[in-house]
Amino acid sequence: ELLRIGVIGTGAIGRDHMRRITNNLSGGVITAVTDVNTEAARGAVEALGIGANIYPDDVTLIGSGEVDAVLVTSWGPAHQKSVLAAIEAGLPVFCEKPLATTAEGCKSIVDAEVARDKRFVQVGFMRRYDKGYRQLKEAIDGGFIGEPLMIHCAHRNASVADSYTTDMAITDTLIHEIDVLQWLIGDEYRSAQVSFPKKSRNALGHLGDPQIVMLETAGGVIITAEIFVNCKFGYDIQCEVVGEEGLIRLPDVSSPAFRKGGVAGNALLMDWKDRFIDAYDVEIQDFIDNVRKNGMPQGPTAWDGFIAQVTADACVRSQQSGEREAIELGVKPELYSGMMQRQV
Ligand code: NAI
Ligand code: NAD
Ligand code: ISE
Repeated sequence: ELLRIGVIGTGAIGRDHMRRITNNLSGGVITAVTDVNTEAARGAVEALGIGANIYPDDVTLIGSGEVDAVLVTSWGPAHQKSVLAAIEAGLPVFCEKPLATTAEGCKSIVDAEVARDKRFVQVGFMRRYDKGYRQLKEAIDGGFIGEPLMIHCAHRNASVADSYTTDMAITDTLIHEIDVLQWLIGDEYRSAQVSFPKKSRNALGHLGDPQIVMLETAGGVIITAEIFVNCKFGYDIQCEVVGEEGLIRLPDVSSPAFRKGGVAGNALLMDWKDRFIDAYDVEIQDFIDNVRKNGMPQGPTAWDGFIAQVTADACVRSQQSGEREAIELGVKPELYSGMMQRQV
């Protein structure tokens, strides 16, 4: 039996996930779709030529009896309500990051799962499914570079929409590093501090860009992360882990080396949709497979979503205070214990 999936939010990534479920992956079918912009929902269904029904809102989609699982790909502030409604209805739910836009919102989702003593949620932290990050993790876990001491990374976008604000550099962009780095080294964050280098003239007046974030872990590892969302030259993700015995770096996406017009080079990707295209395929396939087999997902948890949001909140506080801000998670519920070291 195919897993009948309902999609809430048919913007850029909602349509991209609908495309991959329909054309590339196995075991799932899109049966229901909604968007606050009904025309967008209709357009997404028509563009794919699928027979999914269009619902007026998330609650009617969830209660339709037509879906076995839900995909939340609306904008961030709408996630919490849809995820809670799915859990309430007993439906597994894949939610794009952020799980909710506040730590309290994420905690309410954790509490809803704990109350039912069951996992329903997988958060869209797809980098854990990326081949390059997996290679890094395997090497680090195997002791190849000895104890990790420092991580240097960069998250660069060629440009962003005018509506992108200074805090979104953390809550929308750095959030991927926040999740993947603690998973990579099996450690927990303790503090965060944000600095603003000289501002790029390519950033709009309201936006602080670039930014440098320093994260410190319980184990004493220091991470420096550059976020630069108007870098112009491409979508560029870098990560270098320095250990006691050596260093290891995330592989760049391969592209043909060219020589032309007096230049020897390699083209860079420009669009985030392409950089992790394989990872998105693997994460959604993993969601479908686990829900079909076990009735629940096993990828990044609601607790992982909560960790990311608490950490992001500390970074945003530091953007405003300029100080080093503490990160305190509280006690991890039993439901999620033993999940920290798993592969994904
Ligand atoms: P988008 O703005 O293109 O699409 C959002 C869609 O959700 C819009 O069509 C909007 O009308 C709809 N929407 C908003 N609130 C809704 C609600 N309450 N009910 C139903 N539909 C609603 O945004 P985009 O780029 O597709 O991002 C969507 C989500 O995906 C965001 O949470 C974003 O952080 C995440 N995302 C994740 C990426 C990743 O690499 N994992 C990449 C891009 C986005
Ligand atoms: P988008 O603006 O293109 O799409 C959002 C869609 O959600 C819009 O169509 C909007 O009409 C709809 N929407 C908003 N509120 C809604 C609601 N309450 N009910 C139903 N639909 C609603 O945005 P996007 O780029 O597709 O991003 C969507 C989400 O995906 C965001 O949370 C974003 O952070 C996340 N995202 C993740 C990645 C990633 O790399 N994992 C990349 C891009 C976006
Ligand atoms: C977007 O929402 C993403 O998730 C992308 O991965 C990130 O690079 C971009 O900056 C975000 O806006």
